[in-house]
Amino acid sequence: MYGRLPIVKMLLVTIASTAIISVVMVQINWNGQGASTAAPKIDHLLNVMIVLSSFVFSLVVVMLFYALWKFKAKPGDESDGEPIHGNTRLEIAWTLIPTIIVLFAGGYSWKVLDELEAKDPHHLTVSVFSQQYAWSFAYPGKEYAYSQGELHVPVGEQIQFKMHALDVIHSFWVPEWRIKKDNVPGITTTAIVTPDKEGTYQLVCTELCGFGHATMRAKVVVEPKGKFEKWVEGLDQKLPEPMMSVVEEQSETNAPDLGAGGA
Ligand SMILES: [Cu+2]
Repeated sequence: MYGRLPIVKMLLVTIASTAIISVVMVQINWNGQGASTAAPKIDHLLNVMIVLSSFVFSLVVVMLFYALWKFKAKPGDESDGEPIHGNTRLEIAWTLIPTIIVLFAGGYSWKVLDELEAKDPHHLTVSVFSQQYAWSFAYPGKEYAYSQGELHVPVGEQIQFKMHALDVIHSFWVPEWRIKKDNVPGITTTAIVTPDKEGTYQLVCTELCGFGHATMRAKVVVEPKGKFEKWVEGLDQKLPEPMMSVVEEQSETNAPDLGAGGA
């Protein structure tokens, strides 16, 4: 009784709205400065998700406002709406389009994560210990050189952080590196990062872990390899016994590499 919907017009408005929202949203530097090889990939992934979300948002809003304007009841009209039974074409469309969007988003995220977690045979392993409300670190070489509240890493080298929580769940996050990883009591989790910019950053605990959570920070220094080695050389503390036993007891229960298939 209403005639054909102006589908082409609605689609054009949706595309125009998607373009405008996307252009504005991707200008904003949501994640701040990047300082690892993961940063451009994650920032690009975020931009793709922004465009997809803008499309879904625009489609819903355009249809909503069209329906509000077109099918508004006249004043005094108390009659029931038309008894509509269903529309197979419409139902196929609203199943298929979201399915394609979600599969694409999932597949693309998978690809990015797989690239970020690709292991470099020449990596450096650093142990991370988290406890209420402090971070400490152990470096390979002379009997686990140990530092508290300050992490040093060489620039341009892949670091595999092996993480151990001593009490509750904490989470390792250096915003400029983009990578976040939970530290879970009883297991060893791994974060893979290749810092590519020298500088001083902040390690932030990003899992609410108690009253002191907001203060649970550590200084992160990314420096040339020579300087890093000298710094480690100068450390005179050995890994304390409670940390040593945690390293020995905890099992590695990380998910297998994405590329390697199931476990
Ligand atoms: Cu915390």
